[in-house]
Amino acid sequence: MSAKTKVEDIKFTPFTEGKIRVWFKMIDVGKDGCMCRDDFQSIADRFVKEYSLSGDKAAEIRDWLVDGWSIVMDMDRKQEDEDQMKKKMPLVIAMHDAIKKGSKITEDEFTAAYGQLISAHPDIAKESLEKMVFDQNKDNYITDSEMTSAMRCFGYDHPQMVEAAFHCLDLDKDGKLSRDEYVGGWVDFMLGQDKQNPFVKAFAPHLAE
Ligand SMILES: [Ca+2]
Ligand SMILES: [Ca+2]
Repeated sequence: MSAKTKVEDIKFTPFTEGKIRVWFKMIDVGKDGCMCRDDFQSIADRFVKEYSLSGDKAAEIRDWLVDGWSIVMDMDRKQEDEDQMKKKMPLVIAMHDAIKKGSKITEDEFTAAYGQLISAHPDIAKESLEKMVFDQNKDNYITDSEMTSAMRCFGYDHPQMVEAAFHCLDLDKDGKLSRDEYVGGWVDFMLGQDKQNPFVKAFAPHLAE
């Protein structure tokens, strides 16, 4: 992975917190300050429709988006027992339970839980960003139209902004994003501490320097 951000460098700082809040606002389609299972479900439904997914592929995206926090918990369960995990990440557990029940989670709850995950398990926080879900035709490259339509599935319909970010991420300027360019871009955006990061400049200019 070409992400500049290594697991040992991942920290939950005020800068990280600001970016998580930006991400929450981007995916909060109803703009009511809350997300719940139904919201994640409708993002998944848009992916299934836009990407014409069926069977296993549709189930995979639903698992990742709607039960994403369950996956985090399951991955964790392999490594340590439940009591220890509850002690280490109580907010993550609370959020997982709330989403499962269909309760609303606020931006503050989401941000605090995400922060706790980053602090307790930076490896899992990083791994959760490494899926190539935007790769519609599964050729291991992301084109600008794949990126624009995936961001639209997340509820973010600003193609010019997405295109600007795309060109910054395309480091070798071949017009498409390789796995390294794409995954590295997400990891650096969400978890890195570089205030010059192109995604930060495009989507969170108030945090850029
Ligand atoms: Ca592709
Ligand atoms: Ca490229």
